[in-house]
Amino acid sequence: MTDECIFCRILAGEIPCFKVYEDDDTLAFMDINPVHPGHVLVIPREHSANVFEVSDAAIAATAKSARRVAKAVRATLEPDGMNLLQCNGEAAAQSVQHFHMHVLPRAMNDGASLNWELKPGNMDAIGALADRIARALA
Ligand code: DGP
Repeated sequence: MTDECIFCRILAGEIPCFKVYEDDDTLAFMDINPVHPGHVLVIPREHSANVFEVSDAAIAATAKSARRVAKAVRATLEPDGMNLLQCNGEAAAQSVQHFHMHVLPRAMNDGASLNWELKPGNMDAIGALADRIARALA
């Protein structure tokens, strides 16, 4: 819990939310700036800022709850598709510094800007980056 973190304050009950699910490790509630109706946020109770800091247990619990919520959103709204999305850093449009996953129902041609066009990559560059990332994982 950090006093400045808005999601910690929601967890503490200091700020209201539209709760849809909770368990011992996570809370899921409606996003108040929904990209589309049915946009839900899933957060671990344990505070961490992002994917680089979250514990293995907390990210696993959050992913598990997010999938459970996604199934409920699908059953409720029958959207054309669904994104499970997680943002880290300003360039990735992270605005709240408490690790969270978006459960984001999608409609065909809804214009949400996180879609990108598929274009062929440079195989040499892709292979070289694969080597560098794999070395960082070794
Ligand atoms: P991100 O950009 O990935 O950090 O997403 C943060 C989301 O949190 C954003 O879609 C808006 C939402 N949000 C911000 N403040 C509040 C709040 O006080 N309550 C709720 N329910 N959602 C919030």
